Amino acid sequence: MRFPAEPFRIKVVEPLRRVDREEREKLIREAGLNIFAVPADSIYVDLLTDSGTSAMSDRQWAGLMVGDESYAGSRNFFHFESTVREIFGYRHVIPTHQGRMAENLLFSTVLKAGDTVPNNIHFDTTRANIEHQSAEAVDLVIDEGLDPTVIHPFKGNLDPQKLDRVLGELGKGRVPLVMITVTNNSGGGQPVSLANIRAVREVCTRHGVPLFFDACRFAENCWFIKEREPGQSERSILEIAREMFSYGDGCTMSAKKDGLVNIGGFLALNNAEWAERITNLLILVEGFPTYGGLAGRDLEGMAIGLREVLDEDYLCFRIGQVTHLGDLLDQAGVPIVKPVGGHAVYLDARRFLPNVPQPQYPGQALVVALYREFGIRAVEVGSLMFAHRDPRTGQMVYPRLELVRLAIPRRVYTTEHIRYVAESVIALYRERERLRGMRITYEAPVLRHFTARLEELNESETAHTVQKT
Ligand code: P61
Repeated sequence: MRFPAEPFRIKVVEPLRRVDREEREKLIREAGLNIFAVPADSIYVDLLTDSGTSAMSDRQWAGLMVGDESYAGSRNFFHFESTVREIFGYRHVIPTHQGRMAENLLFSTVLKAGDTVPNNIHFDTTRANIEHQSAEAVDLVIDEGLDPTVIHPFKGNLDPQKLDRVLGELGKGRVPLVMITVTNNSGGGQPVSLANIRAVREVCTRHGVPLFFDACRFAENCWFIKEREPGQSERSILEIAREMFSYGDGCTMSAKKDGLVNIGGFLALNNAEWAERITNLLILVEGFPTYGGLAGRDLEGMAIGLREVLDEDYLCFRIGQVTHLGDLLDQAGVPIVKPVGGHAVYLDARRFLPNVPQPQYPGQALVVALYREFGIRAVEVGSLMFAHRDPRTGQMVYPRLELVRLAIPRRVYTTEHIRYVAESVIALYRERERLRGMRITYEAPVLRHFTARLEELNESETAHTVQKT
């Protein structure tokens, strides 16, 4: 149960406001039972996301002071560019304000209507940016990656046979690129092995299709490779990362994760013609190519963060802290996705609340209860986020997984916070019969989970709703 203690000490603290249950009840009701609408300073432990929530180091804060805010050719850009080239190995480095802008620039440049982009599992912004080009995003993760009970060291792997079939059917004319997301966020933060990346590369080469990484959590992925893949334990994280990216032609990156910054991202690639077209678009919508929607100081923070994230003491603690939370829950019988991924523990809401059917949003019921009872913010990754009406049949389609994500910000919470979370979830599990399903009272036409409003069902409505769906 032990894991390495924090490899840092605390120099600046951010006080947390403790809000009592009565006020939390009022706040979550006013929020329409939607955790996105609860003010963050009314939350004790905020596990909504690991994105943009990292604590920067003293070196990064010092880096902000040497920000060069020149419009063109800032020294911080050159530091950032050389860092990205050294770790990722791609020639053209295009800064963006966050990951989805890198995706938008890439897809609006290289996709045409009717194209297809395979991935292990597309993250929602990636899928949305592909669909925005009237193209199709297909998920080809190995079957094990879709079953929350199967133990597999690399559940994020992309199935090379499924990929071969898709590329064989569509050909490179319809598939401008293949992507691999490391780690596979939508599949539980599960890693992808080097062997799998090599196999995917081989299929891509055979079909003449470029391979890109969605590299948000690349260092965490490399840590798993070092820990789990035969022959990798003696290599440095940098060596593993360089080999991993050498099989690709480029990457999109949200530096809000493994860049250890609060804002920032980039696109890096080898194709000069794509890079030129993307840069022209960047100037139109984001900024000059040496700042890309960021301040010089942000580029400096990213350059430093991208190196710090390769530190093995840091990664050992980081992954250890997430695993520790998973172990505490697992030992108490709480159903979670196993093995535990790199940045988050996912509760399996179907098994947690077997009495609440998917059309009644069991994941959201857990999220609301965690806030109301304990002041913890988690996020639903299930039917509220993904269920949709099939335009052909008119029937509701529900996602296979109904999860609640407890994402751990980097270097922010102590082990005592983690224990508090574990004890709270375990207490809720013991009381699970008391939780009820919900119904939506308002929803937006796209990405409804951000702004939806819900209400709780009573006992008789529960039966009625089940019959109706
Ligand atoms: C997250 F609910 N992730 O996991 P950007 N690729 C991948 C990501 O995980 C990712 C992006 C691209 C977030 C933030 C988030 O609807 C949501 O810098 C694998 O956020 O643009 C982001 O990077 C996009 C959560 C984003 C959401 C959108 O919490």
